[in-house]
Amino acid sequence: MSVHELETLFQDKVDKEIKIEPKDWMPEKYRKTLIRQISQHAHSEIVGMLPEGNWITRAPSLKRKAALLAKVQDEAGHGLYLYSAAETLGISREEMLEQLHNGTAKYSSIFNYPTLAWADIGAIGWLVDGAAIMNQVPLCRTSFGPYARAMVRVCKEESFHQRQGFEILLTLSKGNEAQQRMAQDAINRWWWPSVMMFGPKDDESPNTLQSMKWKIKRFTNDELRQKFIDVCAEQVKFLGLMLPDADLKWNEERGHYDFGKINWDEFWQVVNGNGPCNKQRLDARRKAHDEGEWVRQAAVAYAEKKKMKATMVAA
Ligand code: FAQ
Repeated sequence: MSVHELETLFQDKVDKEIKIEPKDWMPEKYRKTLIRQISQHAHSEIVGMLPEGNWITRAPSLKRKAALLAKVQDEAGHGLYLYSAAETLGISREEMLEQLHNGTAKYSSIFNYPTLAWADIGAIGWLVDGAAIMNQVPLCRTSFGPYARAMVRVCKEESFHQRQGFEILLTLSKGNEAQQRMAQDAINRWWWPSVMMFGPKDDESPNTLQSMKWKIKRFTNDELRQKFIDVCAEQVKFLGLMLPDADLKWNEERGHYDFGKINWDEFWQVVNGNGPCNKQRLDARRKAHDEGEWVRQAAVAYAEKKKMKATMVAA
């Protein structure tokens, strides 16, 4: 069969909603796009542990500490499912980590912002996990089987994360003036970076068109961003707080909220390594990787020992 015929059959399968599995034929560009997206997604989950991990020892009660600890552990699990899904496409975990550590692979812009106060943990849960869910629920129907299946569990856990974040903000919003101010300040700082998480606007997104055709993406960046803004504009009313956008206004004709200008210059600065915490995040990742070397060596030695014992018993 010619490559053209294979490509037609492949697209036909995608159009019929038949999942693509690792051993199926796929266009090289489809494989590369998935490796890029899934590994970036995995890196985001792992780097995403850092801003929150920062607050585990300072959470205001045992209940909050336990919930935050569980959440951060969940993010590690998400990273691991995603690395495993990417590995089925023929890239090793070592290669992916090397790309993260040498700066050639991206991770979500959002994790390059600092967590300055306890309320930031609430804002991350509500807004960052909220944005992640908006993006990831459609990924449960993405065309590549292992990625779609990994997303089902991830989304269930993210949904718990989002609620714990909202509940932190709700508690603070019913507290004293200082607590209310802290909650509002966290929302002010996390709102626009969360809106940017969905990626560049559609006419500046080089990958969207092809990824939509291959059903890797089910909605464009702007479509998901608008859904997110519509949901948050309603939810913030329950908190009695505000989103920091003077232009946020319901548009009856569009059936959506209009919103203010996004600072795309800030977005690209952060994506290209010049955000407030890019250096700190990568340094922390590299340090953790280096210091974990002995754990990886011990795990391999243990696996080898177990295998040897099993062969001896069998013999
Ligand atoms: N940050 O053409 P597009 C989470 C890059 S998980 C950095 O639109 P695409 C859980 C993009 O890679 C959050 N870079 O690209 C959690 C591309 O660069 P390249 C992560 C970004 O792939 C919560 C270039 O810009 N979620 O939060 C960003 O079609 C709380 C052009 O962009 C996922 O990764 C960005 N925000 O669409 C954890 C979901 N946006 O590689 C802890 C899966 C774009 O061509 C605590 N990924 N870029 O040089 C996706 O859905 C897509 O990859 C998009 C980008 C929508 C992110």
